[in-house]
Amino acid sequence: MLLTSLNPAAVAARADIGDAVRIGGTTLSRSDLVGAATSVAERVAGAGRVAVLATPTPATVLAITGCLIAGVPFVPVPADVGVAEQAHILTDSAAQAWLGEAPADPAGLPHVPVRLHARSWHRHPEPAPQSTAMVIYTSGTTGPPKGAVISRAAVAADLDALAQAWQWTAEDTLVHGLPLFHVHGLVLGLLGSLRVGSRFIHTGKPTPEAYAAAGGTLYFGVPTVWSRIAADSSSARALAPARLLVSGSAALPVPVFDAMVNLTGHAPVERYGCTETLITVSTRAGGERRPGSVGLPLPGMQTRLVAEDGAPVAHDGETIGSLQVLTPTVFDGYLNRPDATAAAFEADRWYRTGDAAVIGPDGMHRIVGRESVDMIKSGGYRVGAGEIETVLLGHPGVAEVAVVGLPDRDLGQRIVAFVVGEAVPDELIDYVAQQLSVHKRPREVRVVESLPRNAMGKVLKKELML
Ligand code: MCA
Ligand code: AMP
Repeated sequence: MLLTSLNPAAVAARADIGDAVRIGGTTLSRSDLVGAATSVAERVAGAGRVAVLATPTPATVLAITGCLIAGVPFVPVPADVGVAEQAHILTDSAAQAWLGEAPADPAGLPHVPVRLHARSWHRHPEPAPQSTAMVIYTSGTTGPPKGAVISRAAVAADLDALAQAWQWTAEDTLVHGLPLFHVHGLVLGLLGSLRVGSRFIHTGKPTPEAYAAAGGTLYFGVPTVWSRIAADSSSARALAPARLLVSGSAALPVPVFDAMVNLTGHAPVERYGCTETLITVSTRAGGERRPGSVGLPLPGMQTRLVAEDGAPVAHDGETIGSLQVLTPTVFDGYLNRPDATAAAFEADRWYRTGDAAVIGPDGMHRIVGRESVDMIKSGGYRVGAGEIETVLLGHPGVAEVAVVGLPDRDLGQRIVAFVVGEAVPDELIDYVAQQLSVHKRPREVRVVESLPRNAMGKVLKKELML
């Protein structure tokens, strides 16, 4: 089965459809996209792995599509990446070149530009389903981000299950303004549109005004995006003609769900997943959409709850357990990290999500929260407290540090660093933005006399979160 609908037969059958992708002020027809991406494929064919600076531009779309056609694994690099995080991603992934947008600092790697007006109609054979589509870097509770190796088969299985659940067809126009370096914006948004054959519009920034003006049928957003839209009633009302509004990447607050129903006339579909498993649970276009619930497992996927001692937890709608999933969409492991890969799975191959959840007798899932305080979700971005702490400890003005996620009406959680030392808070915020990435910067730095610790010297983060 083809990963994208970009085979020549699909192109011929859809020749009358016209526009395929609108991004960064440029519109690519389906034949522009196929012709230019196939030309990219010719230039990269045979490469081991390439890095793509994932800005929301036509160059990024062509680079990624070209890699998929050629069967070359790509590594999306955050568009706002800093020095240390970029160095880590390039070294760990052993990327051989930058493809697409030119980075500010190529770090010694060659840059292969893509040409918007080049065309090739060469027919590349479909790569093996088990081969790697991409390596996405994602944060853990400690240490630098790990590269999740994601196969073509996993992507294809997830997109087909989502298309079924959301009644997503080639008639849809999908709109979002999310980053193209994470599963949500990249796999679901861009690759979903390519596979289903729907039109894709990237709004640049996901502002309420841009969503209102886009005229889509299907909209994706993280809860921060929906909460900003719900606070802007005229933009929200402009979404009434849409077919489906989908929320994910973090919990959608019930008041935001309710406001969307009132303003847009649509109960949002909520879905749940993670980089390692892709999306595994969702409410349905044709089913109940219950506030606070992420719905039922997608076709072909299974979930279970386990207690701390490994015993099964009842699906009674009340008892909280650790959520585990068994799915054909699971990743192939973390690059260069067999230890972390092994730790992520049970002996029977179920994946440990690290999320606490409740399952009702009717099968509906509710995500209660993360099991570790060191895993922060801010604006839908997954950020490890440990990686920020490590960077801050490298700053000469920081003697001790503890990073936590505090509740935030806009971002869900806001990254806050408690620091012992002489440093100026704004300098530390900029330092993290420059070293890791802009979206990982603490929104607040509190300089304190000391950190609360237990008898063993471990920081009591729960006390900082009171
Ligand atoms: C501020 N800025 C700075 C600094 N302070 N720049 C450098 N140094 C500083 N100290 C600037 C930035 O450059 C930027 O400028 C502006 O401030 C806004 O920053 P940002 O933090 O990005 O803005 P925000 O408004 O807080 O962003 C909210 C957001 C964003 C748009 C909702 O958080 C977002 O895009 N979230 C989506 C995350 C996502 O897709 N996650 C999916 C992963 P300028 O704007 O001018 O550049 S989860 C996943 O994939 C799973 C599978 C799932 O379930 O979906
Ligand atoms: P990431 O690996 O960046 O994709 O983040 C995955 C994590 O996001 C999950 O383990 C959850 O903690 C969280 N998440 C994703 N979707 C939802 C949702 N609909 N409700 C609550 N949490 C979610």
